[in-house]
Amino acid sequence: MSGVQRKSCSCAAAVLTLLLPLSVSAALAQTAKQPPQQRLGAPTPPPPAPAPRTLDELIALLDAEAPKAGVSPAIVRKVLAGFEREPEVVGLAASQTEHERTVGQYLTLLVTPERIELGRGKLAEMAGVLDKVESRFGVDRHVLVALWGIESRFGTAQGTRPVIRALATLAIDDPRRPQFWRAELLQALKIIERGDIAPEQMLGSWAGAMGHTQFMPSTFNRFAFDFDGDGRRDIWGSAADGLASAANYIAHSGWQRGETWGVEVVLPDGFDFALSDPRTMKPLEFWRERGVSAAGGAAWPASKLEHRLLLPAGAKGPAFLVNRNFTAVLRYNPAVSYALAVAHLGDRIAGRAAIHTAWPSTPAMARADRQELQQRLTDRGMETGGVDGIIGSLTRTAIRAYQKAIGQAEDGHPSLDLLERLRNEP
Ligand SMILES: [Ca+2]
Repeated sequence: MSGVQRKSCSCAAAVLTLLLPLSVSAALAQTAKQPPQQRLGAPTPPPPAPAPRTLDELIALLDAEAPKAGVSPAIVRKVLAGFEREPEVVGLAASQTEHERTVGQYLTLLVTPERIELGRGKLAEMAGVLDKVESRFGVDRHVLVALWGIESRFGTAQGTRPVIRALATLAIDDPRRPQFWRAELLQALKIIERGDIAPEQMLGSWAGAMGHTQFMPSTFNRFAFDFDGDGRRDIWGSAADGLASAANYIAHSGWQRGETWGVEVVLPDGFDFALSDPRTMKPLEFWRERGVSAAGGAAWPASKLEHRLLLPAGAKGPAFLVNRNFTAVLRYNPAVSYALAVAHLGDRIAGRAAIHTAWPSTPAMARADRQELQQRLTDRGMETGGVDGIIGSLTRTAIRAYQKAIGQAEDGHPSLDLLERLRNEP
């Protein structure tokens, strides 16, 4: 999807880990910087409307919005008849807090020996389907199996809540984003009207992420794929449909057939960290000429794609060269920690090595610390795109400028050390 520009890196993202299915955290994380409706595959945002306070008010709003979403008002009333709110869902939405984790901690949590083993088993078990899915969509099978393992633990942790009930409850009772939930509810009704699944079988997380792939309803309507040919896009019951749906999404996000996502690298002494600016997308030869080598003595990759340098933990942590296939995984969930977990788990399932360079032991920054960092950079006349605790590309550029001014490696990485330096500088 070349027309879709990557949004400023959500680094709520880099540290955002919720005890929730990941695509839900993605959907919610995106509400911070961009309307979630802008997510790839999502519908056009509905016009602003007041939050409904009762089921009748919700149905009236849905009636008005249904035709534009391609949903018949009849299905709205049929499915929502007898609806009762699910108070637990409201509690989950309200109590949702960020669990601050570094990228290293996040990967340790997700890329476990058990998940690698399960993934290898699935790779063998699903080989026939993966042959066909890979052939059709061009997306690397190891990345697909890894994504499956992280989203739903290979289909075994899909969520057990009735999605319509959860979304309708949130559309009434979550005052922070009623339109987001209502838009997803309409998309869920559209799925039911088309006949892919019965309302009572449409299960998912408290926030509406569904099936093997943990698709939100809007994503389902763009990318769900009936791969086993039974006439239903069944991402709940059919692993083949799930894998093909995920592949369809990743392929539409720009995945290049026959390529991997990138490689861990080692940087030479005296490396110019200003080159870690994400806008520096260069052929692999450019990086080799600057002394960059594959980590662990691995062979230099033979990719024709341009790569950028990714330093998820700053100059002192592991370094990666990543290409547009990594960006395609980021379309699924904009957290660098997420995309790296999928990419690395895929590598491990394929039998490749663990990450060589140790993750720094520096703690994660709390949101308040990130906001203070932004405020102090702003006070110095730098543009951070707001003091919202989300380290986007503007904040990273500001950090680089500050690092350059004080003679530090320009890795653009926010840290408590850097914040301490800002506090102590007049
Ligand atoms: Ca099917």
